[in-house]
Amino acid sequence: MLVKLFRNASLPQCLSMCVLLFSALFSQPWRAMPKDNQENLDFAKSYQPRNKEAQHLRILLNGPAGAGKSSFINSVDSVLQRKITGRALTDATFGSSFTRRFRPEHPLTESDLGYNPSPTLDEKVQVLVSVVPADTLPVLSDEIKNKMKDIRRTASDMGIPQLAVITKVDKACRKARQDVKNVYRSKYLKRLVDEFSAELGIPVNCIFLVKNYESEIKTNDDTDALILCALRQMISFGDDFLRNL
Ligand SMILES: Nc1nc2c(ncn2[C@@H]2O[C@H](COP(=O)(O)OP(=O)(O)OP(=O)(O)O)[C@@H](O)[C@H]2O)c(=O)[nH]1
Ligand SMILES: [Mg+2]
Repeated sequence: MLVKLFRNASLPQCLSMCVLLFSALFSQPWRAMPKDNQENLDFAKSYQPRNKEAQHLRILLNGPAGAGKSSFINSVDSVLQRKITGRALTDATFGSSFTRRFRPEHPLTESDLGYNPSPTLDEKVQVLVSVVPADTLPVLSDEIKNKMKDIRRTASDMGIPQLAVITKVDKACRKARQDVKNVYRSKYLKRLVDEFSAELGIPVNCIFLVKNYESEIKTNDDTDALILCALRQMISFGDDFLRNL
C-alpha cells in the first residue's frame, strides 16, 4: 500500500511523505501549553478549598521506587518558590523506596503505628496521582502495573479522583531532552501516553507529561509550564471532590 502511494506521488509529495513518516515531532503540540505561566501560578498560589471545612488538599502520589515522586514534590515547590528547593528527599540509586510503602493487599490496621481510625476531612486523600517514569514505562513489570491498578480501584470505590504524571520525559525522548517545549509534540511520548492510558484505564486528558527539576540550579518557564499544568488539574479535581462531599 505504501509502495503504491509513493509510486503514484510526485517527487515533492514523496519528500513530504518521507518527512511525515520519519519525523519524530507533530507539527503542532497535541496539548497546548499556556502562553505564560502567570495564571496557573496565581491559581496554585492563591488556592483555598471552596469547602470551608477543609484547610488544604491532600494529594497522594503513588508509583514505583525511583519514579520521581519526591522529585515532583520538590519540583512543585521549586515552581511555586521560583527557585530550586529540595524539601523531599530524593534518591539517585533507588534500590529501596525512600517514600512510604503502600500495600493494598495489606491495609493498615488499628495496631499499626500512625493508623487513624477516624480521619477528618483534611486528613483524607482527595486526589490520587499515579507517577511513572517515561524511560522505563515500556518495561514496567506486571506486578507494579497490577499494584497500581489495585490502588486505583480502591480509590475509585471511594470516589477519589485520579490522574497520572509521566516523569523523566527527558530520559525517554531525545527531542524532549533537546527542548522541553517538544514534550507535547513528541510522537514517541504521545504513543507512551496512549498505551499507558489503555493499560491502566486512565483517560488521556488525565495524564500529564513532566520533566522534574533534577540537575538544574534555576527554574525555567518551559519546565514550569508542564509542572503547573499537572498541578492545576490536581487542584481542580481535588477541589471538585471536596465540594461534592
Ligand atoms: N532526568 C530526570 N531525572 C529525574 C526526573 N525525575 C526524577 N529524576 C531522578 O530520578 C531519581 C529518583 O527520583 P525520586 O524523586 O527519588 O523518586 P521517588 O519516586 O521519590 O522514589 P522512592 O521515594 O524511592 O519511591 C532521582 O535521582 C531524581 O533526580 C526527571 O524528570 N528527569
Ligand atoms: Mg521518594
